[in-house]
Amino acid sequence: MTVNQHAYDESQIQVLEGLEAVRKRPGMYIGSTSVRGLHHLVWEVVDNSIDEALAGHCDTIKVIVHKDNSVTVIDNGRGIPVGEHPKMKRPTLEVVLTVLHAGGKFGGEGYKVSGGLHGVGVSVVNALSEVLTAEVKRDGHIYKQEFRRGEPQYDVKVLGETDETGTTITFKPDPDIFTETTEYDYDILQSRIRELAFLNKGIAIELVDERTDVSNSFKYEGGIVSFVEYLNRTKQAVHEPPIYIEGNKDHIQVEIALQYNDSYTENIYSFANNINTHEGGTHESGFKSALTRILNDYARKSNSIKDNDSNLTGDDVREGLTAIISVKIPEPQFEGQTKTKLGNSEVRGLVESLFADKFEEFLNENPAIAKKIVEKGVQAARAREAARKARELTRRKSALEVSSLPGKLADCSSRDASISEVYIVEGDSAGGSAKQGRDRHFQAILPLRGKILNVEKARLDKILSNAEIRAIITALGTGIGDDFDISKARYHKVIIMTDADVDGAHIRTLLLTFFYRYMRKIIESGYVYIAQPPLFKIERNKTVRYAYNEKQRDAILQEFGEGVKANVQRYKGLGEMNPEQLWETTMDPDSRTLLQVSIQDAIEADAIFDTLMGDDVEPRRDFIQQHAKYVKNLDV
Ligand code: 0RA
Repeated sequence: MTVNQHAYDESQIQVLEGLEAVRKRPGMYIGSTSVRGLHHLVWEVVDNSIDEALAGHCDTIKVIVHKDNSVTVIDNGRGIPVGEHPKMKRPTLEVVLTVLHAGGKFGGEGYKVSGGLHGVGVSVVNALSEVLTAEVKRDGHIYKQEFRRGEPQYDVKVLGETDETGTTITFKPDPDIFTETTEYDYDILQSRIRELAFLNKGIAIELVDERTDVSNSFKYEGGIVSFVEYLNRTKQAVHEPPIYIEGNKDHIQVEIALQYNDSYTENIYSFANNINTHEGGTHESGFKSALTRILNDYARKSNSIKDNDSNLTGDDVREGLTAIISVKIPEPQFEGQTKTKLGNSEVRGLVESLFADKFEEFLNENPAIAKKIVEKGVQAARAREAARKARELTRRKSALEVSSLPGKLADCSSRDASISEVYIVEGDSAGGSAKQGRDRHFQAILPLRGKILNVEKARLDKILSNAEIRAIITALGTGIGDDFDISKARYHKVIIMTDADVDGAHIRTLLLTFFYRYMRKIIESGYVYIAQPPLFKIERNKTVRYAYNEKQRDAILQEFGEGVKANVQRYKGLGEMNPEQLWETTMDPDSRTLLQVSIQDAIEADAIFDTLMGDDVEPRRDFIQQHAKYVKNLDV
């Protein structure tokens, strides 16, 4: 163990015990050792660079993924100090990289903004890396130190002279720790880096992938205003530019950007210290209550709602709203199941009063925009009232009828939802084959005729009057929206079975949009699947084989060898398969493949739906052309 060139004193032993603890229980420090934990190492280092930038000492960060999946993070900050640490009697650089939580403890100025949730320190990255090197440019010199699994390989050395400053950290995640995977995912890195660039205006962050020679640079002078524009890029804005409000009080920094669009959905993302607070919290609730209050005040003042009318609800004023709320706060308290709910009570009142004052001012100064926004809320209230009546009607109907199940549904005989499946099938003819081919004990079939309603553009009242949508709602049994109850699900597998062509992909996306918007829990619970019908049937003499892609087809042909010629049939639709073939290839649990639908990234999923459903024809056409070849793998 004695790799250090200096004698061990007590503090050194503490250091090794500390890093040993990190290696023994990595999950305690980085959440998990899965893909997430692996990427967490990058965020830990990048967060430190962002902190340098927020303190005003750095404006450029570069992240490089090397061919061997090691990662380099370069910044032009002050550089980690190298002078002797007063307590540890070792160079500060070594202390920062070997002592838990040492990162922010010195430097003696502002608090650390980034990584409030993680913020475990670069020493954790060091402990979990096979190799880590730190190069620091500072005080005219270039310094370097190297570590293996957290242990210094030599004392800090001087490499040369420089007049620049900054820190370069290169690390290679230890495969003994990250046993699942050590491969970095470009999309994960890119979307978080883009988000960080939005949340911290003016910082340039570059991502370079040496494995593929792909790179991207992000820098947004507009900050979260650019973020809102990005989220609304496929939608029609009600006003331009987004409204931006900022303020600072008691060391708490508040930034809000918002823009209404002509859709009916709400897209609010909140952040505390650059961390996405999925579960909301005091900053978000302060914003929401101020928005509702100020818009109601304005609506009454301008006579858009009359004395006898009731107030617009929160849902009404958030219809078609895209907003980012970002706060930076010295001591964030993260609560909730996933520790992504901001708990600091002082933040609620601060955000509420700051936003209320400035938003009211904005409305008074921009009456034309104010009118459009209020009018949108009033429309939403009317639609809500109409939807309530429609819902009451459906409820009454199901209470009166003995069996309210849709006529087109061929239900299964089992009443045990946990083993029951429903296939939602494109077209009556494929529906017919599926009905004959299924195992009726646990498999139900619901054929859909033609394209279902475009839910992205329709309001709840209209959605509920669509026959295909109603059939789905009643068949599934869960209800929708606020009435949704997963425990009432009649099937634990909802399987979308469409043709492997562009139309099929469109119908599948429409269905997924509907689930995403109105039954999100059913996707989150893992109940939604996509059936994988074969693309080819390959026949030679009496042997029949199926292939699900071109590669498989070629492999099967290879297997058959030259000899007798094989007959290859390309399936154009489900309707071309007879009931037995459909069962064998797509429905038999012993031989089928199902793709489980998950919502990894709601922001990106939303963009795909919008691209396909929005008003803009151009992006939709581009998307379909780009993906036409791959529609089978259309990911949500
Ligand atoms: C400790 C103290 C100071 C800066 C840093 C660490 C620091 C760490 C990292 C990690 C990546 N890039 C970094 N840049 C800086 C304060 C420095 C001072 O007071 O001069």
